[in-house]
Amino acid sequence: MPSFKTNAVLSALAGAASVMAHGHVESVIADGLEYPAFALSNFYNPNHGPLVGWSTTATDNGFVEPSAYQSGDIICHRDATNAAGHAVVSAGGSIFLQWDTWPESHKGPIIDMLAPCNGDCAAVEKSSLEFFKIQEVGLISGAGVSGTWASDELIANGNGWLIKIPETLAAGNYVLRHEIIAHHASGQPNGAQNYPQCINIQVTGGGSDLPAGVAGTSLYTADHAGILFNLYTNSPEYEMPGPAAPAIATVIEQRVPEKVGDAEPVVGDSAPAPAPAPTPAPSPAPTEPEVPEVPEETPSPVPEQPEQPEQPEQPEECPALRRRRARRAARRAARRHARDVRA
Ligand SMILES: [Cu+2]
Repeated sequence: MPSFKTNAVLSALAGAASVMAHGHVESVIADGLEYPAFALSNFYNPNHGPLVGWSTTATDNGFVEPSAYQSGDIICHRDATNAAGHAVVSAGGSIFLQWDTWPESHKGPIIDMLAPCNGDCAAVEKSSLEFFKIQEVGLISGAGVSGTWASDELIANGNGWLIKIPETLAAGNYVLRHEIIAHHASGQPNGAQNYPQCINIQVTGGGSDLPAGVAGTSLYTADHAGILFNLYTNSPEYEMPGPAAPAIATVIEQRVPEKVGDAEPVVGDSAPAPAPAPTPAPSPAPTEPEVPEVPEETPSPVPEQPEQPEQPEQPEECPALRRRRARRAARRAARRHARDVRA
């Protein structure tokens, strides 16, 4: 039987957890396979294996504010450093981003962007990344604080968000920049809260589309109507911040995709699946047989999925308990932020 003292410790821990409770993307499901992204436990245990999520020092699960929109922190969150591995997804396929939790009070849009790495995303310099949007969802219905926002839809979807990789996107390595912007305090200057998360992906198949992008440090301006935005005037309008979405961007209906298994992050600059090359018909026996050029790096069309990784199983948690916990965390966060806003 847990003693009073144990309970006190447990609730203190729960309190600490809730302070850190608005979020990281802990895992992604790409084409049905689940990969580990970046969890706080990974920060505290730096000897973790390769992940697909960029690591950050945002152990408070804090945010990036408009005064930092021109700094490197806005790109992939605070002091972000490259993920060592990547997830593999087919053009036209989907990626599901699983947050550990998200508080109801933090209403706002969800924006997803890609930037080509032109090489291995594990080594790319983040300031060189140029992002274009592939999905953006803001105010879905209603108005202002009583409206339904992308963040509400994420919570309703088990704190997860589904995106589609455009079918015609060029194959290659990309950084996926997934971001929630919270507007509960953005009626005042520098009050918006950006929560960017970066994931390395390798897109296979696809076409030749590669929209022009914008450097992470040039995505947003602090006085844009979709940044300096008062949630409490109950406006039914919301102007999406950031660069205009290119034609290949879509909005996919939210759901939780079927998971077919776990996968280890793929490490190394696995050559992007070659674009469906015009196959030269093997000419009948040339008189002078040319030495066939051996590709330096044999591109394996299907990256090997390792056997089930021996990852420590996440303790099962019943959804009702998780929802209750999320609701409690949301209430606490709301109270905390109400204090912050007053201060
Ligand atoms: Cu918050």
